[in-house]
This record gives sequence, structure tokens and C-alpha cells, in this order.
Amino acid sequence: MRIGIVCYPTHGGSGVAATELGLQLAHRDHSVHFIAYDRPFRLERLAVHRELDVHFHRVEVPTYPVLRSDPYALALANRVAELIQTQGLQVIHAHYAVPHATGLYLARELAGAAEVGLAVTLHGTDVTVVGSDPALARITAHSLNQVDAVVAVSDYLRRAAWRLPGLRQGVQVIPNFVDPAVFHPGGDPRVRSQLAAPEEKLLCHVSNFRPVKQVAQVIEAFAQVARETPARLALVGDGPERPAAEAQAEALGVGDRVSFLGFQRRVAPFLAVADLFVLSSSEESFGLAAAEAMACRVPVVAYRTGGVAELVEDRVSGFLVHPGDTQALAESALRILLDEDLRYSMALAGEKRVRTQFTPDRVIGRYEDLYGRITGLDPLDGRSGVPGQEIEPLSVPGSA
Ligand code: GMT
Repeated sequence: MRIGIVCYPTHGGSGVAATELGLQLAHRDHSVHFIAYDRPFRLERLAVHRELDVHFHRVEVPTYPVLRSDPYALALANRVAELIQTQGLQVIHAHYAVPHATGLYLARELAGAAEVGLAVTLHGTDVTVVGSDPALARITAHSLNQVDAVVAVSDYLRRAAWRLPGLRQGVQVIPNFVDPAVFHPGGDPRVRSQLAAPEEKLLCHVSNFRPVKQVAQVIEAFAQVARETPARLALVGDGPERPAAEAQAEALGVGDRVSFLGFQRRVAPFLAVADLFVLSSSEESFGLAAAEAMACRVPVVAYRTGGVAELVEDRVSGFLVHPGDTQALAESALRILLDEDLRYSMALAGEKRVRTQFTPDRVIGRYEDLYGRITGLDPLDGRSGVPGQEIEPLSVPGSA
């Protein structure tokens, strides 16, 4: 099929999930067209994917002094409509509802292409925070009602979506997946030795350092752990809370034990050398970074919030504690770190869980079925093997 994938290109789980999905679809011989205002960060230059029918279409968003904010939703709708006509896209699948659901709905109207299937995957705050804000709730619900299929990445999120006023569309759960070719056990000892001495425990956290991730609480828990056993903390990622996190590590006297590794295009090498993954988000619809850690055979301690319990089995692949209880987080971390048998059995259980429940094979087929259902086409028909290319916009008035 010719599939358009609309996503945010930034370092967020929704963009990662969208990119991984698009690449897996391309590996199954679909023609995949990524549509975003910048290259999604997990999408390599297309030369790397030479053998795949993958394309990247940039959405140019004009600015003008009269406009208080960029007209991204309109530019997206305009671009998608153009691509429906020029590339013959059969399905457009957007990730993160705001404003992508609206962009898709408008694009189909604009292109006059009722036959094009539209799907939206909800990822979290697009429903629980931004989409349910009274300023956006009506347009979000209406747009989701207009598309052909709405997916949530966890049952928690599906239930949260029901609370969106005016939503009449059914929501189906298709979880995220982790590519075992990328995330697997067996870290490089040289990476490990740069982060911790042999006798030290290595804790790891990966996020975009937004307030919802509560990185301060990871550091607080780590400081308690470090008082009991020699340990280091590797923080991968960057975002608005990083300066506060750095200051806090200093204030708690663990500044020299915490490595701020910043944004990393490849996170697997860091996860694979960790002894424990720590997640203290106030809200998490799925917890993709935790799933990636589990695939690398690393146990998890996290707050029991949102969809995390659907991923991490408490007392099996890690420990889940009451949100906000940094002491319980630290105690759980120490229980795992000071008992190598427990640590190893939890690590194995987590790896097995991701390798059986959250695999590309289990997930991609479900999306293919969904695409078939909303278009009436056989999703395995008409697949092509044409190499992909980067296609800049035809023309965007005012952006020259
Ligand atoms: O909803 C968000 O805050 C944004 C989104 C993102 O782009 O990072 O994150 C969500 O999507 C991920 C992929 O499905 C999930 O793993 C994250 O749990 C989820 N984040 C939240 O729910 C806070």
C-alpha cells in the first residue's frame, strides 16, 4: 500500500513509534511516506534505507508577522492534500492527535478523496492534556470522529480517550513495539567503563526532560541509592528540565556521580550496559523507553501510572511504586541492585515480555489489517519495491 505517516519529528515517543512503524511497514514492501516539519530523528538519511521504498516529505510552515503562531495545522492539511494527489497515498496514519487529526480530516476534504483511509494513533497527552483542554477539546473530538480509525497505545489511554467530551469514535488498542534487532542484550564494555567502575551499579533514565517526566525524582531516588551502595546514574536526553536536574544533582551532592549524556540518536548502547532503568513520570501512557530497556535485559523501577503497568509486571520484570514516593523508588532500586539473582531474573522476565508481547510481528500485522479495513483494499496487494527519495514541497507561497 502507499501509506503516509504523519508525526512530530522531535525526540518524543510518538515520533519514535511512528518512525519505527513506518520502517517496519517499508520492510514489508509497502511504500512509506513520512510527512513532518523536519526529518523524524530516528529516520536516518534515506540513503541508509536505500533498499526500502521510503520517502520523506517536509511540511514547510510559513511565518508572517500578522500571525501570532505558525499555521502548522493548515500547512499540514495543505501538504497532505497535495501528497494524496501527487503520490496516490491510500492511507494516511497520523501519530499524536493534536493537531494531526484535524490536519488529516481537512486534507481529505481538500483533496476530495473520500476513498483515502485516515487513521490516528493517540499517544498520551494529546488526549489527557492538550486535546482535552477546553480550548481544543471540540475540534479534537470532532476530527477524531471524522477519521476512519482511532488507536490508543494502551488500554489506559483507550479509557482516558473515552473521557474526551464529544468523542463518538471507537478506540482500539494497538501497543507500541520494540525492534529486537536494535534493542537487545549485550552492551559494549567500553561504553560501560566510561559510565561506571566495575564495582559500581549503573542506573539509567532516558527521556525528553519534559516536566511530566519528573527527572528531579529520578535524581532524588538515585541520591538515596548512592548513599547505600556505590552507584552512578546515566541520564540520556535533553529538554526543558535539564538545567534544574543538573542543579539538583549538585545540590544533593551527587553531581559527580550523574552523567548528563544529552540527546543521543542511538540509545540502545546506553541501555544495554545499565543495571537498572528508572522512570518517575507523573503520567505515561505506555513508557516506550522502559520497553526498550526491558528488551536490552534491564529491569525497571517506575511509578505505577497510566499504561506502565500494562508493560512492566510488578515484582516480575521490576517494581512499580506509588507515584511521587521517591523513597519507595529508591528502596525498590536497592532491592534489585543488591540481589544479583533477583536482578537477573527480573531482567530476563522483562526481556521475554517485550520479545513476546511487543514485537514488530505482533503489531505491524494489526496495523495492516486496520489499513485494509478502512480502505477496503487488500493491504498485501500492490506493494512496490521502488527506492525512496526526499521530496521537498512543490511550492509554498511566502516561503521562498
Ligand atoms: O503524550 C506525550 O506526552 C507525548 C508522547 C511523545 O511524543 O513522547 O509520549 C507518549 O507516547 C509514547 C509513545 O507511544 C509513550 O511511550 C509515552 O508513554 C507517552 N507519554 C506520555 O504519556 C506522557
